[in-house]
Amino acid sequence: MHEIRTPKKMALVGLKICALALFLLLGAAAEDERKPNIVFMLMDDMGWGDLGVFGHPAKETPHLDNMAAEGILFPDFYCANPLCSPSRASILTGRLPIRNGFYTTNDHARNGYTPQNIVGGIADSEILLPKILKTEGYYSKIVGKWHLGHQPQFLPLEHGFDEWFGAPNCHFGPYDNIHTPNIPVYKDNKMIGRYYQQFAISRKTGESNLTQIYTEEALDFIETQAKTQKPFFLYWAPDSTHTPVYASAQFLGTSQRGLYGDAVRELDDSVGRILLKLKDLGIANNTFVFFSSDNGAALVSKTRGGSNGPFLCGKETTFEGGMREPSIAWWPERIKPGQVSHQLGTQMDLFFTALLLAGAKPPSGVVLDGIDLTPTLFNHTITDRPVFFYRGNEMMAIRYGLYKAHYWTWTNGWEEFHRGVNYCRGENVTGVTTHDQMNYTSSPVLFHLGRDPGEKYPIESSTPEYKEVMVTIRELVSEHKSSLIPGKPQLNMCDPAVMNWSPPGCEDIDECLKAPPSNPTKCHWPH
Ligand SMILES: [Ca+2]
Repeated sequence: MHEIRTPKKMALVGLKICALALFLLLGAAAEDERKPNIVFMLMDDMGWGDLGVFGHPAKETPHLDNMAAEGILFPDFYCANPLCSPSRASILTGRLPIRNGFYTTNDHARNGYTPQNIVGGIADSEILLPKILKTEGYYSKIVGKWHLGHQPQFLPLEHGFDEWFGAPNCHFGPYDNIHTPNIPVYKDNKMIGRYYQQFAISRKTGESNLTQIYTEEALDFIETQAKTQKPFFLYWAPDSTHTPVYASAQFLGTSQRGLYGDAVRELDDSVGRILLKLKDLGIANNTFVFFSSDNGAALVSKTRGGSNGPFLCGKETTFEGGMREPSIAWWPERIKPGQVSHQLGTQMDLFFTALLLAGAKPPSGVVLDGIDLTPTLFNHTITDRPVFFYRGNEMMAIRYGLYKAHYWTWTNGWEEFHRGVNYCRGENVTGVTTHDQMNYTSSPVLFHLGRDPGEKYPIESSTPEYKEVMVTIRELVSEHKSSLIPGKPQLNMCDPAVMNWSPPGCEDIDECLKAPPSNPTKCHWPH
């Protein structure tokens, strides 16, 4: 059985689903005038296989497992890019990185992100979710990692958030504050300290209480907003599962998985505390919560990183391990508990879905890559749609139904690979986990992810199945590419002068550092 729908049939199905969604939304509005609160919980480099409910043998995520039992588990849910910055930019814009500018044209199919010396960031022309939610009376906060550019014009409060507690970049370091400054931690639009200084992370023991701080920030925000009776949007983005991994003293040494497991256990505990707070305040039944991760586990960290379950490779790649994310939707009394949905979803859907829940209109003249998930959330229906997998400026693969076709394959270059940088946990699938960029556009490598979730056994191109499936897939790809207008690439230029030398507020705490002279060059992206 491998019948798949044509785009024409899809459009018809889409139309019916839109009408149904509208009907449901109108019904919901009549029933309850209050706009729902929206909470996105986004983990950093946590893998699909890290959760007990997805089969991790350690079974150390009781709160997430319970969240799934009370809501909907989404086993077929994807990020928009296998690296932090582009993935996060896509969540908040509802658009692929190729459209919102979070990619590079310096080299073909390379992942770019926002290290300290990046010149670019989120463009003013991109409309972020909190900005639209504000027009519907929402108050928004981001807690944790931003990663959409760190120069003042790119920061969260410039793009619709009302509050921020967290950092603009990854918590790499410690640095010497001479060649490279330590990463600042912000409260709203001013820095209040730096990682490894006022906000300690021990590289020796892995101890840091940052997850506790980020959790308290979330709990305080929820409590304050509950009193105001205004709807809120909380984007909770802790980063302890990203290297260098850290956990608080009370969690250190408590996992059978080592430090990474300690971090997962702490985050799981925090998720439990946040959901409990919503229940205790009596607002759980008016709050939509979605849990996911920004990209697959970093297999390059070997035993010090996460798990992608049965899926091939990890972070940095467009194989399933890099893109498929542990995802759960939760909304007591609105979402029926105990469901598993095989809706093919992407985090960009959350943008569109949040707008509809808030009663807001999508921005006019802007191409969105997400779909409305409300029929899935409330009625357990499945919307037929393709998902495109990009790496930098190249469409690497497409998933449609249970099929996935790779137009390009690449893990990383030979030079990196020979130095021990391996994104694929030692797995070698000939012609698939390639160290040269392989162009398969004329005969894409096709997998059936139901029979072969690990992308190990390509379907022979001579089979009737391959020929039939590829007709539809080629049609979808051609439709996608013919209408695609790439955004201006933001990740091309780097300059040591733009690092976090003197962020806003540095004078107040005597943390201003001297910037070197400007020397803009093309950024080098190794993979
Ligand atoms: Ca990440």
